[in-house]
Amino acid sequence: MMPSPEHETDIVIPDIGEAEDVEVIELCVAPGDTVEVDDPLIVIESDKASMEVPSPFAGTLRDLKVVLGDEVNAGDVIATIAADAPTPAADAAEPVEERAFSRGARGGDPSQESAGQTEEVEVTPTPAAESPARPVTVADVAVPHTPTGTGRVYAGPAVRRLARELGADLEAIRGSGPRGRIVKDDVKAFVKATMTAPAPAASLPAVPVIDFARFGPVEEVPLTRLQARGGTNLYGSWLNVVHVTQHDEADVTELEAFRKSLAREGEERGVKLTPLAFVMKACAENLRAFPRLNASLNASADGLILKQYHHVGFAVDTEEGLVVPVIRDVDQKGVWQLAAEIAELSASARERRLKPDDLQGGCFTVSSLGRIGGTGFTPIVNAPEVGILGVGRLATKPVWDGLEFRPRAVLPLALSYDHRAINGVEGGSFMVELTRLLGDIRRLVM
Ligand code: CAO
Repeated sequence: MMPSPEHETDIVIPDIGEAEDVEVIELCVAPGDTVEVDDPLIVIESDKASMEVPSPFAGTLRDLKVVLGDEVNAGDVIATIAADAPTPAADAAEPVEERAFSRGARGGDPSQESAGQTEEVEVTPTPAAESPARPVTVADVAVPHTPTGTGRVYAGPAVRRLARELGADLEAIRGSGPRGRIVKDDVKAFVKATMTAPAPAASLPAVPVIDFARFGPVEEVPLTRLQARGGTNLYGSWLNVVHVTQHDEADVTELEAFRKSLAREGEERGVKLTPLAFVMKACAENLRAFPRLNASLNASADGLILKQYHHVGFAVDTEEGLVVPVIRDVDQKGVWQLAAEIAELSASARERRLKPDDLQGGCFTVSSLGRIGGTGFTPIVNAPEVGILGVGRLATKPVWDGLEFRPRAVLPLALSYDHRAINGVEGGSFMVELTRLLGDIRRLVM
């Protein structure tokens, strides 16, 4: 039922001490709104303090007679309310400071709202917020944001000021005070929860879960621990590294002739000399020439950590899964020694004898599928390294030498690199120089 017109009452600015021409800085209600006793109607701010003007009684706001920026004085009419019941007019003129004092004495904690009563004038008691029993999350302290921004926020001036200072949107905060009033602790909890909220996880489209047995017999075998852990690392690298793969071919005809010429010596030494030892040596030399590929991005990905050493890892396929032992200071070692270390570390890997130290400190990785075959593949960067070389299977191909096609031994290479650290010119140049080194291994000793 609508209140009768005779219950309409003007609301005036109460006694605000010596303050004059005080600015209206916030409108808390709009005509037609229903207000309860003590609901803030407007917020005014003098040189020294900001304060709410609360409704002295419950009813429906008929008219709001001020706009933002107006200057008001004690006794000015700011609104008309159709009261639910007649209310003594004197109530409306009750000094704001007295209200604050008397309500604080009823058990509220003024410190929640105001740091100092001399500066902040509070009108509503606010009990201390209870300490949450678990970490506060944004969901605990936030309310769904109203995109239209109604401006209907139940909070005192000190709280509003705090929210302004911290850049917190009061409309997004859930109040824990009486009738949902926002207190300082609500603002602080909201800001803290917002600051500590984890970054939203990338939501990847799910792969459908299918019962394959519907289509024929199946058998499920578990992944080894090494495979599962390796899968996680590969997944992390795949998601984090901006992969680019540069393909090329090295003419290794002379290298192969030389390598084969060393077969007998290899038998005498007890070392099998495969193309991989030459490839690793060439990579290490090339990393000295291209230090940005011998690096890792720093934790915030805004700097590159250039390594002054050249440790190169190589992928070894074992029954348990893939492992990447690391050979130290590859640039300082000869090809015989590298071949011996490759054999020793791959045997250790397959016999599960690798020590943790054997698996750490790599700057760059080589993954060779030459024994298996294939003309090329896309290796995944062994993050936080920034480059990996994939080696395909040697093949004899006709190569045009300017006069005629000649049979040449060609080694397919694929360099994957992290495009955040390496640009295309660097990646391409690294590959061109690598093929040059492998094409004429005399350069490795230059
Ligand atoms: N093209 C043609 N033949 C090649 C070759 C190539 N690129 N690389 C090696 N070979 C030959 C070798 O000369 C050797 O020939 P012979 O037996 O006739 O002498 C044969 O292939 C076997 O070589 P190997 O594999 O024993 O030795 P390696 O030094 O080439 O490689 C190792 C060692 C440990 C890297 C390898 O055994 C291995 O595990 N590779 C798998 C790596 C892998 O899984 N990579 C994929 C990871 S996912 O990115």
